[in-house]
Amino acid sequence: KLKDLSPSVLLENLQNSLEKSHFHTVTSSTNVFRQEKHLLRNPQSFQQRYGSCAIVSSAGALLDSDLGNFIDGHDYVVRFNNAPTMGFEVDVGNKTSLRILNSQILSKPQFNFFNSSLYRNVSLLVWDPSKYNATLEQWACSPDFPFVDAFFSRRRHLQDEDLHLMDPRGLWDLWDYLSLHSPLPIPPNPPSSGFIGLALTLSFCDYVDMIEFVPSLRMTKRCHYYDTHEDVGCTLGDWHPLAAEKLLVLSLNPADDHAIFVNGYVRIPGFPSQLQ
Ligand code: NCC
Repeated sequence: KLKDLSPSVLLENLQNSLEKSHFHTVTSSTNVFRQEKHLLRNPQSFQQRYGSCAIVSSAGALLDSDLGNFIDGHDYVVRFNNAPTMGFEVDVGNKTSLRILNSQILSKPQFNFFNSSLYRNVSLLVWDPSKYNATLEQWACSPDFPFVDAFFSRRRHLQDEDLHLMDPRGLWDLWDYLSLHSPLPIPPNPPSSGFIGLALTLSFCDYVDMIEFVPSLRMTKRCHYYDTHEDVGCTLGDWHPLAAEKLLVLSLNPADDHAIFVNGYVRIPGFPSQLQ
């Protein structure tokens, strides 16, 4: 169980679990989306190696953090969904390499997926949850949100764009790892975009700084740094197994409490490349 495992063993277990899993994007060699599968590319961008990576959670605690320069100093910066940088540069920076989007962003008109500048000139990775143990075909017939048309329409119109789709079975492989390494039972829902981002970047970054994922002393009731809505569930979890994710991230981190709770980030070493 979690309390007996060192950070390096937890990390090695994660690497081993993901290597044998479906934790990758849906490629044209799979048999789903028959008409459009030629539009699914192999993501070249995830094959490169980066020194430092930052994962910027969308937490309200980023406000007044002054972490913008620190974040932009990383070689690769991951952000989520519709989290803006404009107007928040001092606290969150403005460099974006990858945006991880849940399927609501493509399905709900309010997010303006086709026209918003948030989703331009960056790599994009979309995920949508399947049922546990569903096949790719079952999922493709009834995704959680109706994102498929928007996804392929954008692929068709912007063929050079680095836009990819997660294999939903891989989300459950990551959930299995989390469940196995958690001291308590976890909710039967896939991991949050934040934890997906961590699992992804660990394979191509020398180290990953997760910013305000484990809440610092700046923690507030505010859900996001970019709106005033208050909901502690955003920080502690209400649908995603967020508390378990955060506990695990804390356990993966060999750094001191000052960096975590005062500075507001957790540094996790990437998977050793010789094992890749
Ligand atoms: O809120 P969300 O998450 O977009 O946040 C992105 C990631 O930041 C981390 N986070 C966020 C807020 C907070 N107070 N603490 C945090 O640690 C989490 O790791 C989170 O994953 C998502 O994961 O995709 C999620 O998306 C929202 C929502 O769909 C989008 O923001 C678009 O509006 C979900 N909320 C709802 O569906 C109502 C949220 O559950 C998960």
